[in-house]
Amino acid sequence: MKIQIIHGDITQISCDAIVNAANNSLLGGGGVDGAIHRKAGPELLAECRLLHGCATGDAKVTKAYHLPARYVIHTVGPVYRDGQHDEAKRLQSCYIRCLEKAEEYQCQHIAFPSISTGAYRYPVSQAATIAIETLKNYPCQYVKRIDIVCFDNYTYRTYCQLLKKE
Ligand code: AR6
Repeated sequence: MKIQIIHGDITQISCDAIVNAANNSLLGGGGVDGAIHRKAGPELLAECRLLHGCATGDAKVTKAYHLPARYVIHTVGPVYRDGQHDEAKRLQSCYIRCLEKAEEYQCQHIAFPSISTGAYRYPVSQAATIAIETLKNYPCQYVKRIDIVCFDNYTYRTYCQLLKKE
């Protein structure tokens, strides 16, 4: 399984599944969630309404509609408070639950955004360490390629530096 860091917009990535950094309602929002819903079209929101939300640290799957992917795996990262409220465990759980779903749906190529580091204010280097460690150590069977898609320069550089250190 190969992990690579990409600088760009996750809605442009052609792959089996893209991960959405959503909120507990799964009914859309700003950031990457807003971009995914805009590009996928209103059918995505209609399917999300049937899912009745998602717990923090869990993941749920929908079709990807007008996105160049087969599925969207919606996960809900923790809001960062002070690091003393199970934030790390919950963020790690997002990555694990997404990989479990990707395996269940037999995805070979998946793309993650940097979960929780935008509106949810998780410090990027801490979140990137959790993301890379968790993805690297997961025993994948179907998943052969994971792209971590970073939207801004700082996030991109932080993930690149941490992956190089491995
Ligand atoms: N492609 C890749 N990454 C992106 C894109 C994009 N098109 N757009 C933004 N990012 P955020 P969170 C980056 O706030 O912190 C939403 O309103 C962004 O620069 O999208 O998990 C949800 O509904 C940052 O690096 O997600 C929730 O309410 C990263 O994606 C809440 O925000 C995550 O930022 C979730 O907050």
